[in-house]
Amino acid sequence: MSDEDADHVSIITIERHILDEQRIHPEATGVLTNLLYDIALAGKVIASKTTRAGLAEILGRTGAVNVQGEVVQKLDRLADLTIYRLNDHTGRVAVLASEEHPDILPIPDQYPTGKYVLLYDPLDGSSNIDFNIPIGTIFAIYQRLSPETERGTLEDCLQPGKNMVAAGYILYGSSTMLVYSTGMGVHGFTLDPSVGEFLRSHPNITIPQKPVYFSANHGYNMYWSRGVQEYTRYLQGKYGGPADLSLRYVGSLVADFHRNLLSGGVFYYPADNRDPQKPHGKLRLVYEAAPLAFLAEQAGGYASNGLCNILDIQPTALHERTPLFIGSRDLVEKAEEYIRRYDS
Ligand code: AFP
Repeated sequence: MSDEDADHVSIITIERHILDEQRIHPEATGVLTNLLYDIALAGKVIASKTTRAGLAEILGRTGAVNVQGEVVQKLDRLADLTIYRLNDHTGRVAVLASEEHPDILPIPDQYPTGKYVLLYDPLDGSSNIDFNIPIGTIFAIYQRLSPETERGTLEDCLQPGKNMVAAGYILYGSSTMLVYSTGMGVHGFTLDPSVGEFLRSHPNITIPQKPVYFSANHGYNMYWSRGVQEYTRYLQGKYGGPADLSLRYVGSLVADFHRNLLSGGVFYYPADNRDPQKPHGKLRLVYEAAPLAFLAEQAGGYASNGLCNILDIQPTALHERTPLFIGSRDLVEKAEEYIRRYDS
């Protein structure tokens, strides 16, 4: 077989890809590699449940309300537990924090702690579960700040996104995909259910130069600031804006982000004045905005809160919310321009 043929038929599993990345760093100990495997395994377990959601009693609500005041779906709880249990005993993680819990999730006393911090949104977009619309898991990995001899702390979890070591998401859609970056580009893997393995399907993802989509919940237009309303008109082709953008909004952040990552475009969930309790919009800085901002930058894009880079923001609380503009760099910078001009 010629080299060219061999290249053409080569199947790259996620294990092989992560190991190849590790080899580029001779100083790497393999701990991050194994942590990423653990997350991939969690993704497979969660995918096996989400694909059966309409069949099993899994579908439906638990009746509980989470810390965000939202109804907790059974699948949320299952995804949350899966990720925690696959990572609480490995000695790779110092502390975890999940969007489903008000406080940090310590490693149980009987297990050792490790050098990484794992933050995750176990099942984002879960209000879409009943409608068979894609949902996703989002994760961010940091190095701990606290001494290795101690238990992980809240401070370990409240780091600005620019400290991130790795981030990614698992999208449970018409197929299951894992997309991640360790700061060496963004790579996508599709789960082959027949062999139970993530295979590399989207190497080196970069956001295309020419944007195709814009995505926001226009039902809230009247609650947006003047700057965001004018920006929206720009995206619709006014004021010299692009005249050919198509509007797509799923209402599942991972799905909306994934589409715009592959096609080019901008997703925004701005601040609005619907609810005085939530003046900064709906999305969470550490669980949603920061990890996706890391991926956007690695793919040549950008994410902002309308005023500054999401990755520069120092979180002050685990469940802090932030406005988010994310995707093609030019379009996100344009949002900042409109917000500066009309809202400050
Ligand atoms: P749920 O997890 O409650 O479905 O919220 C999903 C989400 O946080 C994010 O995935 C969406 O982009 C956003 O909310 C959709 O919110 P709206 O329904 O207000 O547009």
